[in-house]
Amino acid sequence: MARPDRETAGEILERTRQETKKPELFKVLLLNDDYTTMDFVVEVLETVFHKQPAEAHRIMMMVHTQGKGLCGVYPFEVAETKVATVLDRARENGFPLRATMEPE
Ligand code: TYC
Repeated sequence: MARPDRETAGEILERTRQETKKPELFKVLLLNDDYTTMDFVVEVLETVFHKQPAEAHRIMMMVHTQGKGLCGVYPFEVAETKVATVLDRARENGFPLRATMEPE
């Protein structure tokens, strides 16, 4: 049996060290503005971020009063898709709602 990390004639026969990286996580944040309706933001939080109504309302009020609020934490590609979906929905409905992502 080859021992872990043993090298023979320059070849590594076996590795036991964990080499798969954990996916990097990103926060998705909603940003406040003066024009998007509260109802629309709550709907986005329920449909895009799968929040229950009370939690969606709480996050919306956090954004409204503090300027931004955390919607969820996701792997990079999921976070990117959530941001793009929010921006698409906002544009379709004529609202300037913005979302951003940042490393956790
Ligand atoms: N400030 C908006 C208003 O008074 C409501 C709002 C909340 C807008 C959250 C954007 O991400 C937002 N109608």
